[in-house]
Amino acid sequence: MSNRRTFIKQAAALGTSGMFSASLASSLVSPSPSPVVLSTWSHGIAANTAAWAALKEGGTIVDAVEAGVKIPESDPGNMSVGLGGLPDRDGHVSLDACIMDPRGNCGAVAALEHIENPVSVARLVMSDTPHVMLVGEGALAFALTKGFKKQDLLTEKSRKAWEVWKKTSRYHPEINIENHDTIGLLAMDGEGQLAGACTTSGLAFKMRGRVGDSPIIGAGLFVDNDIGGATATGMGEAVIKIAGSHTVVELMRQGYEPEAACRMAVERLMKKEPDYRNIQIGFLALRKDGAAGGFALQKGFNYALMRAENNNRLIDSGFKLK
Ligand code: SD4
Repeated sequence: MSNRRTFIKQAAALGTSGMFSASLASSLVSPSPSPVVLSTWSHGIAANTAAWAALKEGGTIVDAVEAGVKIPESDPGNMSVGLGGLPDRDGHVSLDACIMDPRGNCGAVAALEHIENPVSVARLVMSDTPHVMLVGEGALAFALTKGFKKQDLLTEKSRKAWEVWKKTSRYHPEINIENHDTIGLLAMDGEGQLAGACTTSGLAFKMRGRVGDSPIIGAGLFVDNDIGGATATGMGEAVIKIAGSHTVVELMRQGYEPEAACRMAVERLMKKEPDYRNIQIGFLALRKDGAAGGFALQKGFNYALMRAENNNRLIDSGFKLK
């Protein structure tokens, strides 16, 4: 578990450079890990800041990943996660989320409606039930028993976008626009404990009941506290086909650097997905020694990497299709 003193000591030792020494990076079991937070897309900057603050206040690594992804979930201006997320083709905002702790415990919800912070429901599925995933009405009923408030998640802006979409009803996901904007967040505390969370409103105007990769452990998120964690964004159907995040973690277990592991998962996916030129996929990986990286299929994917309070930056990912 993280504690405030360890956190501050490690963050201070890291200073402003955000760089790890070669000797630290060379060992997966670092004697003095420094906190790291890594998350998808530009909304990751604010999410990282919230996760960092939770750690600094003495929260656990699970508190941190939850606090981080709740920021875009609760942002009505963000049309791809939580409140204000673009609805399915019938106008229902339907959310998918999961969370994983350092002991390999996990919780998930899928096709959950009316709840602003699905990641918090996923966390309670993990801690308070003998199950890993609850879906649809069952997930909503569980959330209500836990005191979550039922609310209308369709904002004026997302309703208008749906009205516009209905004029053509073209069912065709596009690359790097807001319908590919899941937040996946990975974090490590000052004691080397790893956790992750992933949350999304899924593909805009999807079929009712459609669930993507994001709430599926091993696809949208995977954390192995001995090795590292990975998360995915983009066309969920393709990520599921290769159990994407688990694949990235297993490649790191084989010794590949985080970015190389993400690239190899993208390459594997291209073999299984004939339509790969028309989709986007991005992976992020955080290794046990704090090394981090990302890689995408197409240009345009970026991620936020935070290594100190004053070192939280957006990085353009490498990509496969030039
Ligand atoms: C999904 N992977 O539902 C999600 C969508 C996404 O960035 O990543 N958007 O397939």
